[in-house]
Amino acid sequence: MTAAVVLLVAAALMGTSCRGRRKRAVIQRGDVGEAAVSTYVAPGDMDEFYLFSSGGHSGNIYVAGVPSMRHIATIPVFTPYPGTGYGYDKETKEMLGRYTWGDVHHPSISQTNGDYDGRWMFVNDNANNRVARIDLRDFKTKQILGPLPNVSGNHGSSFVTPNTEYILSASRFSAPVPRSAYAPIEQYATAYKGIVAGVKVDPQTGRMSMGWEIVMPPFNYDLGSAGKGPSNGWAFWTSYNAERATGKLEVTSTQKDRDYVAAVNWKAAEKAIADGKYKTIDGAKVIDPKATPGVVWLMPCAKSPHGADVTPDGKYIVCSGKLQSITTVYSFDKIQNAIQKQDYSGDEDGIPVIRYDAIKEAEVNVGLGPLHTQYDDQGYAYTSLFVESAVAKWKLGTWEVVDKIPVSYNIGHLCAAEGDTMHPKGKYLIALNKLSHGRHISVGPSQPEASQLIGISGEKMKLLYDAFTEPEPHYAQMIKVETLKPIEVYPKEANKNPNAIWDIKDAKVDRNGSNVTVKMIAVRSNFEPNRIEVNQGDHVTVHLTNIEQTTDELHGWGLVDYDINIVVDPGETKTVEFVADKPGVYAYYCTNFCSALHQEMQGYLLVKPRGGGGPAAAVKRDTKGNLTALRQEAPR
Ligand code: K7E
Ligand code: CUA
Repeated sequence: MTAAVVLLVAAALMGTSCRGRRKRAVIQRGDVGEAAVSTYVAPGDMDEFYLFSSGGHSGNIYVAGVPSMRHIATIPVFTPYPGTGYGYDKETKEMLGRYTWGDVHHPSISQTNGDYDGRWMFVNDNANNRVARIDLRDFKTKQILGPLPNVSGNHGSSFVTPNTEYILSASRFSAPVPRSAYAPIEQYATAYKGIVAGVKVDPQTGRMSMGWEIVMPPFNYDLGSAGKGPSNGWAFWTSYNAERATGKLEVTSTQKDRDYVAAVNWKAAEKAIADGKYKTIDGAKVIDPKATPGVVWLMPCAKSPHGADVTPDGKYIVCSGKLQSITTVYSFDKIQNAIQKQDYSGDEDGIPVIRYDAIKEAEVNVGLGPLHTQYDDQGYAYTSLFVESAVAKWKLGTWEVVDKIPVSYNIGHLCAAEGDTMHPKGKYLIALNKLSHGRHISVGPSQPEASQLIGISGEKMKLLYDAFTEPEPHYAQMIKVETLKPIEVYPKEANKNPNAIWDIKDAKVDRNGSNVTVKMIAVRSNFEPNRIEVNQGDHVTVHLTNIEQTTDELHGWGLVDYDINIVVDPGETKTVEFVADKPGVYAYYCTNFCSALHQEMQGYLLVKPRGGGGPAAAVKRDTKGNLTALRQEAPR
């Protein structure tokens, strides 16, 4: 960027506050120029990082560029999204099953040797106990696994192990196991069970399948984190409600001073399964830790912990008790020693509880309401403080808090560049705030979430930019742009769909009884065939191939009145199925602007009414010859 542009931008931004518009609350005037320079990505220039924000109960993932913070794409995962035709074509419809929503909490990019390899991104569904895989070559959801058996409220998910052997999964809401079992709530403490689990990932294809499960005491398993480096082979989950209470949990589950972090040796879990030490429950291989010791331990933690975050060197596990002002640092070495010496302070349902003082490395006084921790490339940790609405920066090793920055407001997760890998990139941190009031022009009662960009290159953290996203970014992943190599066109040779056609002469309508199969081509600016004649009640299958091999030449296929819209990318074939239950004439048209003659890209589905009647029957006139109806009502 030229110096002149920098000055212009800086001047423009400073001018904003002079003109008496709503003040930027936190950026001091002297910082505005610097903030503008460091976030301004000039037209035509590119961002340095991808940001993948979870979309919470919107069921989506939102993609933005950093440092510009511009929203670039939406990846639908658990929710139909007409913008990309997701959930309307046969394949994605089947993938969504009978669910129309999901609650995405923790996106997790696949790793090799503890660093992002940019192949896939996994996301969890807290609501319907599922996990999904997005392919980062085309930014599309490729698999949804679940509901996972026995898991109830899959929240401590979908964190990956260092070589993406497993995705972590856990029950946030303990319940009888299997999921169909019933027990009155009075029996919560004994008949309800927690589950922590590993979902297996195929190293070549990314395909997910059930791995191991461990039945646990009925706590609320919260966040998970996989060990790495020296702690590779372990997984950790925080939990709350050691009281095993029900009802008004804000009171009943906060009686004791301590809750627990579950520490699982997943290599031992793998071995237990291989040795046949499991019960099959609802199709999953479930380990009972009472019968099979040496797989899971409990570590006392400051009460009601939330985040669990293993340090980049894998030596420490940082867990934050949201009702205390400290975050607890456990030493992995000390955990191993304590286990060896059986330095336990008790047990829960046969699972040994390791003595707290034997494994505690430090208690860092970070501030009020600590939730999550991320790391940079300089040996610093950053902990979000929900109650204090701030981020605390502290030094690993000395455990000293060295800086704090206020955020607007009430931060939940935070995301540093590759900040959960073995080699964080530093430079940027994003505060994912729950409240944004007063930071944007008003949009009524339903306000967006705030994603604030913070510079972390210097000694002091600096607020650089306010951005907003749809509800609700619980967590995000930030990855170097160069690590991803997205394709922009599906090469013709790679299209193995047996229903793909590439030549207009192969386009056709076939009938087999009441089944009508259409092989259709979309190419600027025509559908071939552009007329389909069927009988009312026919089952219609359309295989649509976009034969373009040019980037950004997408075609949509919207069918009027039939609630159908698919979008087909260049070189892709998609299938849509429906019953032609409404008689009459229905246009189909291209929904994705593709050329100067995009508007002409259309055709007709002609549905002959049952029992005859033709186009004339569609027009009704009264005795004076006035038009009373344009079309007869569809029989329902
Ligand atoms: Cu919102 Cu990780 Cu589900 Cu914390 S979680 S904020
Ligand atoms: Cu094809 Cu618009």
